[in-house]
Amino acid sequence: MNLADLEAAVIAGNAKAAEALTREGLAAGLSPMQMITDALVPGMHEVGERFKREEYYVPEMLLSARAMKTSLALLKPLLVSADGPKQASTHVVIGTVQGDLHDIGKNLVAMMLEGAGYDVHDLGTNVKPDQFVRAVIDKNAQVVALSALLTTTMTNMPSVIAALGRANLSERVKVIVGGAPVTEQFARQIGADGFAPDAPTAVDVVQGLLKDAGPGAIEATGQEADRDGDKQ
Ligand code: B1M
Repeated sequence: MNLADLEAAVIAGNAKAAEALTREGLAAGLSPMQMITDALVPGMHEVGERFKREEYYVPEMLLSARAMKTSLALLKPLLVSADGPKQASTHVVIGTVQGDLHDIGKNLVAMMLEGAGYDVHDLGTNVKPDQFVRAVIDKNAQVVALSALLTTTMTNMPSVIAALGRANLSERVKVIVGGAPVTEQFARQIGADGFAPDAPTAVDVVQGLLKDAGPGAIEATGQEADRDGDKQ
């Protein structure tokens, strides 16, 4: 199986082809992470570029998202059953912030955290601050993971941090933020504990925060400079 064909299937929004190629890739021994990082993610990036150039519109983006999700559904069991040891009852509440319907990156982060052994509670998209607070209390969560893909919705991240503060939960939970327009500097500004530019790094950051980071310390890998500015 050629990774370029899988990428092309995502760009074309062809879910059937994406499914068949993902199965072929797995049968040929390709790793799920390789298919994600070398085919699915670049495919969605190209979709975003075409949207910017007004060659694609929302319906095309939706078809591509469906193709990517079809492929990810096949890869998820393999990511989640990955080798990571179970992190004794560490609960992570994750969601895309209010006003934002993008969920593919957030789903990837959730899958990788599950694969690393965390109990992940996914609240979905368009999640209001008080829904995060309620979930932290109900699930006794130690980590809140916030995703945003729009410059207009990343500004809803501080509202979640403020709501956690009003509920006296700031000392108890660590907040990690991420998503295409989010930067380490923004994370610092809004008082997040951690930032990650991608899903694998999010796992490292959560592990670091739970192990030894002091309150208020930003955990990140300094990859901000590599981030693709034109996603904004
Ligand atoms: Co939208 N959209 N979209 N979209 N969309 C973007 C984000 C955009 C950059 C496209 C563009 O202009 N080039 C642009 C945002 C511009 C901006 O704000 N700067 C945009 C726009 C404008 C819009 C609408 C406003 C369009 C409209 O209606 N006119 C609208 C908004 C709807 C809303 O949310 N209220 C909209 C709608 C949609 C669809 C619904 C059609 C669809 C989403 C479907 C879905 O998610 N179920 C869609 C899509 C597919 C995209 C693009 C093409 C692809 C997003 C994606 O899934 N990427 C996107 C262009 C792009 O990103 N280049 C675009 C793949 C995914 C793996 O990457 O989510 O970035 P990403 O996740 C990465 C990292 O960011 C990180 O890890 C992942 C990789 O490992 N990460 C985290 C993510 N969350 C994290 C959390 C962490 C840590 C890391 O810690 C907690």
